[in-house]
Amino acid sequence: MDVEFLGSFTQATLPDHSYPEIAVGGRSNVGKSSFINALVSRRRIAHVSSTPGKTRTINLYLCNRRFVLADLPGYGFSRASRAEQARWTRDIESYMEHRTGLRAIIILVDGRHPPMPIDTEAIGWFSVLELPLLVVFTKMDRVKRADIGRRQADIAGMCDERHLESAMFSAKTGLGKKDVWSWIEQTLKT
Ligand SMILES: Nc1nc2c(ncn2[C@@H]2O[C@H](COP(=O)(O)OP(=O)(O)OP(=O)(O)O)[C@@H](O)[C@H]2O)c(=O)[nH]1
Ligand SMILES: [Mg+2]
Repeated sequence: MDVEFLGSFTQATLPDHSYPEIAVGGRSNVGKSSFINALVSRRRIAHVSSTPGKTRTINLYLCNRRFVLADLPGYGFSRASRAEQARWTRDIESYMEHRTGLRAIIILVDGRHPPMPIDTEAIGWFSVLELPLLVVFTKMDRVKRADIGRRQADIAGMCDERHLESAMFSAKTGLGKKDVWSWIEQTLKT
């Protein structure tokens, strides 16, 4: 696995490149950076933070010189000011509107709890683009065996009627890595 960090950008400084781009979005602290590290088998190419809401920029990673993963700023950080949250919405909207190489979207949802309204809302925003969309439920290593069934029902409730593809994931155990990779491969082929 060959991965190159292309840098941290704002919407204004985001560079063009000739690769298909896959955006990774999700609530602040949901595990976006850990997801990227696990996927590309690097311990810390993406910065994992103990303080939520750290990633304020769009970070680009070139994978196997074939496609770019874009780590988007996390939304819904409750301690962020209203102005910051508004800026996030503007940035993401602008990113979605102008990013010509954008080929697919991966939305991360915290698998430890039932999905929050903001997760459903975000899926609504991203669905507008009519691009392939994968919903990934993170931190599944933290879900007790007895609760897995209930979480599966939550996931089905969120994804089935919208015909969304989903995967369960753990950056700790590697659960779901294969599923996500095959989804990415499939997406790049079409
Ligand atoms: N147990 C467990 N913890 C995880 C997993 N993924 C992420 N975490 C933890 O969750 C916290 C946030 O992870 P990050 O990867 O920084 O999350 P993020 O979405 O990039 O956060 P921001 O960039 O701040 O929005 C860290 O303490 C991680 O160690 C996972 O699969 N399992
Ligand atoms: Mg991050």
